[in-house]
Amino acid sequence: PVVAWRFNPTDEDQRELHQFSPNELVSLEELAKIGVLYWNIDVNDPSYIDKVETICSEREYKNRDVINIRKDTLPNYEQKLKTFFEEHMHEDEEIRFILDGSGYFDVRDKKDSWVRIACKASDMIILPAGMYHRFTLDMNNYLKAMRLFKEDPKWTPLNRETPDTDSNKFRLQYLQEFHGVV
Ligand code: KMT
Ligand code: NI
Repeated sequence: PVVAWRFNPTDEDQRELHQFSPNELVSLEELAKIGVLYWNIDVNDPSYIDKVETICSEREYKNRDVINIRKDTLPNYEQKLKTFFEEHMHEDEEIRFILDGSGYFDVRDKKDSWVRIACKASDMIILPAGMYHRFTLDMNNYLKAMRLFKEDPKWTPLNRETPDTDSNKFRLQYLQEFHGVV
């Protein structure tokens, strides 16, 4: 299962743990309160694809691809990693099913502090539309994930730095639904 903790913003490499000492764990319940959903689907059991299909049809995910994030397999590796680590949101859910390797999704909590979610094979994680987040590999430098999505255009990352992102309709809906902002 996934493990999450409060992110210690030191100037160490983004791929380091970034834990406080002692480490401050964040529970799945706490993640659920800010809209993060999590499933464990065993990739060693060949029937995993049926379970993925079920979730896809229930949540109306029409498209999917597999991304192999490794220096020698991903075109524009350095640039893509940089983009993934820029704080952004999407106008649709971000659903990732980890097939192999490992990495970190950082998400903003209610106080706008980072929570680091460690993902590895068999973890399926859903970040809600409008939630600010970013992604990095960890020190193993490899992650293979299935990316599931409803539509193509809505999947574009909207960077927090860009004017208007904070007032994006999906951002405001997210704040209303999960942070009680009216
Ligand atoms: C994203 O939107 O942050 C990503 O797609 C990261 C790469 S998929 C593990
Ligand atoms: Ni994203």
